[in-house]
Amino acid sequence: MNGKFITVEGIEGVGKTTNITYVQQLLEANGIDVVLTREPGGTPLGEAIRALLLDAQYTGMDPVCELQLMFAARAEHLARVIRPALEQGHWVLCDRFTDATYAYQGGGRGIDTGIIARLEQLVQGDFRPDLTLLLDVPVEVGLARASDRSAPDRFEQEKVDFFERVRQAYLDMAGEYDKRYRLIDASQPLEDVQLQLATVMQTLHA
Ligand code: Z5A
Repeated sequence: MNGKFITVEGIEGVGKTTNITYVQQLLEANGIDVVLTREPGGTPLGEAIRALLLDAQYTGMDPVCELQLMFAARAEHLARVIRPALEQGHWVLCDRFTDATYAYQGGGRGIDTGIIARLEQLVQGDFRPDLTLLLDVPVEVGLARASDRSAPDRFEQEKVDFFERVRQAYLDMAGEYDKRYRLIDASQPLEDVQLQLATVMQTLHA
């Protein structure tokens, strides 16, 4: 595959949506064709699965059901969007991917990471991101930023300790996969966050 696969991760309200279009602009300014997508979602079927996953009427959804829905959407996303785009030489910029499953379903819900790894192998084989940008903020900062929005979705109804476990799982992955991960201090003002992102993206072209 010719293109690069870049994922953006972090807890609720960390600024992924705000910053991913900035990263897209940086890449496009360097003449790179970018496909911007997200998980869960990214395809018509995946977006339908996303709607089920976020729907607050399914509060209390069985964690294994949640896990399998994440990977069902991902299989479709890989087959219809991610792999074809990379094969055509585009770069794919994805708002969350499998590390979110390790963080939320593993860290947050407590599902054994060995089970997640087996599904990852089934759905992705050896396919992994080339680069993961982890936007990190203390949980209270992320939740405060996200709190302005309308009715909370099923994940947004979780308590602080859930998001603490999710954040810790991300930080653990950043330590374990330090070649792939870049840790961004997203608690800074937006201009400073974007300066950090620009510095990371520059080293990618160098
Ligand atoms: N999920 C999962 O469990 N397992 C999986 O495998 C996958 C996902 C793939 C949907 O994801 C849910 O799916 C997610 C995890 C789960 N649930 N949660 N939590 P999502 O990515 O669509 O949802 P999200 O995390 O809720 O995204 P978000 O809340 O929209 O957050 P964000 O995109 O990171 O934040 P934002 O919208 O860009 O920014 C939030 C606010 O902060 C906004 O008003 C900005 O203007 C402001 N902001 C941003 N940056 C700054 C700075 N630097 N300073 C001050 N204010 C800022």
